[in-house]
Amino acid sequence: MSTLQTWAQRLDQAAMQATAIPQLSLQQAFDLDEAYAIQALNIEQRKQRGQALVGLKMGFTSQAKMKQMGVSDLIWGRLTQDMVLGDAEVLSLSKFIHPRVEIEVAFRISERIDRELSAEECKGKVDAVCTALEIIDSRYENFKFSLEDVVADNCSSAAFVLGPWKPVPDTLNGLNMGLYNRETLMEMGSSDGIMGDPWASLAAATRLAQRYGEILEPGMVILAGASTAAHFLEPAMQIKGAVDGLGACGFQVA
Ligand code: 0L1
Ligand code: MG
Repeated sequence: MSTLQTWAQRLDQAAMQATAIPQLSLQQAFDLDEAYAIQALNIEQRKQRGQALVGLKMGFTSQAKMKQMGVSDLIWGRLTQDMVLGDAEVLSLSKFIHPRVEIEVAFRISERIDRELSAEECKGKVDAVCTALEIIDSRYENFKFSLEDVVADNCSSAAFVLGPWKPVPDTLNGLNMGLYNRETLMEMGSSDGIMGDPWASLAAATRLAQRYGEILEPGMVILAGASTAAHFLEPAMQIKGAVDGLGACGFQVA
């Protein structure tokens, strides 16, 4: 078995057993293309367990997130069916290592995309948008990683919640995005914090998908990324995310 395959298995096991592992890059340096190869092998194991690819996530899309995690590059990961948490459902902490939540905007793809599109072209390939909550859970000890480590770890993807789908509004700029615990505001940002415009994040997703051989199919979800920092989850939290004009969604922590 190759080193990349071995590392992909270790990350997959760490996620399944909710047990952190040491950073891979501390054992042996690897580059970004190798990191994406590990990610693909990591997700392949989920697919072999019957989990379909349901979308992609964009990460480090805002200055706030890059600053929080000490990195300076956009990243992307894959979303599988087992990561879906229904709106208002209960999230069990025992299935995760040290999960955090962040508020995002999600797109629903309406037409197959197999090439890089501009932000303007993307508008013709989406039939709905909604408020989303992403639960990220690094499989590395102490939530510490290099850029290559986090990419190999599928960009910390762990779960996500979608609110009711809404028609695409005229603009996604200037929307307030609030993250709450039991009505207490934890973070407030603007959708402009997502690469200046969430459509720019979707355009970047088409570029990266094309580069790494993924095709965006109708019905797939693209998480555009956060504009604010992520928060650790604790027992009994009641998390809600709300975006101006896009509605709300939430979950309870047990
Ligand atoms: O913005 C993101 O979703 C990045 C997630 C990967 C890094 C992290 O765990 O914070
Ligand atoms: Mg995110």
